[in-house]
Amino acid sequence: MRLLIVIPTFNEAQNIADLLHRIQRLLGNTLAPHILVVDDNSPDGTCDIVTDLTHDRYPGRISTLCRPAKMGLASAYVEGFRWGLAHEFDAIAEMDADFSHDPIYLPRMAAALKSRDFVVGSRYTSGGGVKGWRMWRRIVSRGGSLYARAILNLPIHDLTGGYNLWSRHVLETIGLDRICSDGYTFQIELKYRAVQRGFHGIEIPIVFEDRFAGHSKMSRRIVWEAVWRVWHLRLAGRRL
Ligand SMILES: Nc1nc2c(ncn2[C@@H]2O[C@H](COP(=O)(O)OP(=O)(O)OP(=O)(O)O)[C@@H](O)[C@H]2O)c(=O)[nH]1
Ligand SMILES: [Mg+2]
Repeated sequence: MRLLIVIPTFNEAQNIADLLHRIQRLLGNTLAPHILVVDDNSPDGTCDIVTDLTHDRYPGRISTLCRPAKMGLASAYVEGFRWGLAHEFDAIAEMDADFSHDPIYLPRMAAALKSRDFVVGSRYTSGGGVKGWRMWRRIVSRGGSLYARAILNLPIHDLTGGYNLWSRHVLETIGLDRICSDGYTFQIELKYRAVQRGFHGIEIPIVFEDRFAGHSKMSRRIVWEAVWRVWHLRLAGRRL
């Protein structure tokens, strides 16, 4: 299986090199994933760090898309997915750059993909969890997943999570160019579109850790978008 990991970054200079080393150390000789970093012209020089590492340490194993300006998480992922499809990858994983998503779980997720269409790295299934978050973040995240699950009637417990693995046929089919969400809702919308089209997913437990360094991009706007967008998705239903 040719596996691509897409990592969107905005101001992750303090995390990205260590994360790339960790992925290579843990998975370089087994899953041997290719990594695509999609950076939005981070003022802290994230893209230059990745480009240097690519040339000096990991030629042929890491690629970068350095975009001209901050265009949002969803558009970074969609561009990364398209790149992966165009480059003939069989499976594409999403992963944050801040160490919240430990690459150690990827082999189990990849094994699970053999019998499913997509795999959700899940905090809210037996064996999963969250470390280091304050109470309000826990409530927003857990509550957001419960809220979306109830309104969209989805069989998945961690809907807002961004550590997922997709078979290429799912990403080819779900209409990436019609995705309308940006923040948390992007992760909900991907899963909703996949289930709407009859694809089957499985949740693999992960323990999510608070970001290692750098600043959160979480905002009230992102939370409010999730509150109303879930209704938008439900009303759009099969027309999505
Ligand atoms: N390319 C790109 N990446 C982004 C953008 N916004 C966030 N990211 C990256 O997307 C990933 C998830 O964003 P986070 O800020 O970690 O969001 P979060 O996990 O909900 O919140 P915190 O961990 O508290 O910051 C990280 O790797 C970010 O650097 C963006 O506009 N463009
Ligand atoms: Mg994060």
